[in-house]
Amino acid sequence: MTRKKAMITGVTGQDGAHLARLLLDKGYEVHGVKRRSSSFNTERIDELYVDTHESETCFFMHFGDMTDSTNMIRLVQTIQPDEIYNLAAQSHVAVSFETPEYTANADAIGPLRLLEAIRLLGLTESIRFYQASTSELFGKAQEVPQTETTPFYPRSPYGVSKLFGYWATVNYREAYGMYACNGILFNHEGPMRGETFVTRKITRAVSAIHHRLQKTLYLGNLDAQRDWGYAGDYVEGMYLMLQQEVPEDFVLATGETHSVREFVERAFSEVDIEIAWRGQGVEEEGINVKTGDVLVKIDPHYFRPTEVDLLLGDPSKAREKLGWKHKTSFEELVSMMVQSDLKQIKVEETYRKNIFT
Ligand code: NDP
Ligand code: GDR
Repeated sequence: MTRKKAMITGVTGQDGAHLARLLLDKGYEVHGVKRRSSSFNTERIDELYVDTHESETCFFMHFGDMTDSTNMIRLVQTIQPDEIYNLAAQSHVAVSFETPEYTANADAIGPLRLLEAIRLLGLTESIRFYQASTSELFGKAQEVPQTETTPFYPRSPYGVSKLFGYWATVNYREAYGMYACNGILFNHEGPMRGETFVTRKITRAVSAIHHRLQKTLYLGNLDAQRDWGYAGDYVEGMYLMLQQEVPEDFVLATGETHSVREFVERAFSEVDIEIAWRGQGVEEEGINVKTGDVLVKIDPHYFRPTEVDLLLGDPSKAREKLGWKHKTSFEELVSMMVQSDLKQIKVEETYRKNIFT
């Protein structure tokens, strides 16, 4: 049997780790691209990696960087994949305000480099391409809920860069007849979520507070609303997008939105703490109803120069054409993340707070 070959950029990230597992389970040969780092950056996929000196494997790793064109060309040429999932990105919205030029290089020109590599190598007919587009494209949302036809209004260097990647993908599809799709994915989380995104920051802090390793959780905008789903459900949608007869763009979302404040309340309730809010604006605090302890405070450092206030996706098109629907509820997601962090934080040698981002 000849296996299908998939190349995944960003394989060391949350989605890359979920997708690599899914495709290996489906019998693919998976080629992951990771960047060189001075410390280990493969924690999420270590269990998939088999030492080829000792046994056979369907999972291979390659060094690469989205800012390096010749490297992209070499990788596509060497691997000759059937499918490319471009998940690599500087994916932190707040960090993109600090490093806008790098973010544009990796997140805007990066996908263009990959698309150009496919074209220059004459592989436009044999490779299917997935671009990790985002609900951040909707930014200052022009309608609620957001669909594939909602006008874009990005609000950060990250969103602006991803807009370029979105249109580059559409353009290569139209100009060269490539099978290229954008997955416009709303926030998706889980136990492997990066520690500085708000959901994971909250679930780690709740677990650390429960184990008496931390006193207070400092957050920014509590009123931001997001359509939060589980990453494991969303990678199935990515795969389905590349298995259709005609390439199209799809929104993946749950169709439910919750505020950061609600996420905090729900996460603390997992360890039997009820939170009450007092004060306003930057003075607002989250109090443990039973003990009176201040568990949540606002640090304006976490406010963004321009914020995305409300995201709510309508995944009807994905449901109708891909047969995709999220399986994990908001409550199940929060519970899964807190339970995982309660175990993990206990075994961390030094508990590190997310003080920088
Ligand atoms: P992560 O931040 O967890 O992972 C990003 C991956 O990209 C990591 O493997 C990272 O490597 C890699 N990377 C970053 N910069 C470069 C570069 N210059 N060259 C090569 N690799 C690079 O993100 P997620 O897994 O959460 O998201 C995957 C993709 O989906 C991203 O493009 C993100 O923007 C997009 N997205 C995510 C959503 C979400 O809610 N999670 C929603 C919508 C879109 P390293 O491990 O070394 O840092
Ligand atoms: P987001 O995710 O910007 O939606 O991008 P993030 O979890 O960083 O922020 C969500 C909302 O929470 C507010 N917030 C805080 N955010 C962080 N990180 N830290 C805080 O302390 C904090 N306090 C409040 C933010 O202001 C924001 O409104 C994610 C990324 O995965 C992107 O790559 C992806 O494209 C989008 O989701 C969809």
